[in-house]
Amino acid sequence: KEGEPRMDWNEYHRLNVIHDFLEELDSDYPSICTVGVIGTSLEDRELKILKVSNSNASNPAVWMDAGIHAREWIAPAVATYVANHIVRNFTNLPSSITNKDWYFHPVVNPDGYEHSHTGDRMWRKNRARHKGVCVGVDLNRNFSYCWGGKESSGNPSNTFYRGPEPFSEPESRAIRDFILNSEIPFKVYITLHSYGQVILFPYASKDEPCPDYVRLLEGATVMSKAIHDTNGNTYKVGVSRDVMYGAAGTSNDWSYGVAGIPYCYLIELRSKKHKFMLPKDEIEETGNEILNCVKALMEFIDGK
Ligand code: ING
Ligand code: ZN
Repeated sequence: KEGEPRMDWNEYHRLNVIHDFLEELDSDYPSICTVGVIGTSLEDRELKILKVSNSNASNPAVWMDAGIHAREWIAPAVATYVANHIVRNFTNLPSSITNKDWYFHPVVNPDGYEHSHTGDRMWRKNRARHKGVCVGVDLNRNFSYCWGGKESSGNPSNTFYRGPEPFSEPESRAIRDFILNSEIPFKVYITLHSYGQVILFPYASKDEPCPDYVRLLEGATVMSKAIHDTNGNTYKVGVSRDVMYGAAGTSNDWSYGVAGIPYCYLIELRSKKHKFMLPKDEIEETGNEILNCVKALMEFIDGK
């Protein structure tokens, strides 16, 4: 579309640019790309995903989402960076990448994302109105696993408002329904947030370690090392209550505890220094370190 901004990783882009970019990959690489719409947001925006696959029937699947929180602009930028790299280099990539079916959902919360561009840069939640004038549900407290527990609020005006019930929101329901109803054999769930430079795995909602703690810690350590090998940047690894804080109703606990996906990671991207306002000249380098981190995880999984 002439005159409109085009996708790149030197800027933070609006939703339409990101969505057009997914469509463009689909039309430029029809043999490996498929765009899908898994639902619509409360304000009627599409919940758009990109599948990348060589159509080998035995591929396990990898889910990567981003932008569940509106103000974390680096997350959709990194998800599109990784998708772009995999699509454009598909024929030259190692089999640990090409023997997976990839599902990218770069903007989980499009209403909030747009609002953070046009209204309040620090907006976190979606734009639901459950009680009068208070706006927004924290979608990362709206999933069903241990819904209602710690670091979530029943007060609609709270930043961590969990919603009136689990999956009260179309944006979280769309993920649930796609993952549970599609019968796609997801082996990996990665959800991108900012900020903090940490790689977290379940549980965020409980004090006990999950049954796969050792395997998940091993994977996280491999990922963190790959980032360090890229550019010397450090990401801590662990369960959230040790590294950050606990939280109930998160998508990451749900993907592991309900959907039964074996490798579930929440990555808090850069940066400790700039918090949510990561300068745009750090987008590419962040994309590159996470690309290497994801590649390392794929090798690790294939070696298991
Ligand atoms: N942090 C996430 C949040 O939803 C998280 C991720 C979940 C951290 C659970 C720790 C525990 O609070 C951000 N930055 O959104
Ligand atoms: Zn977040």
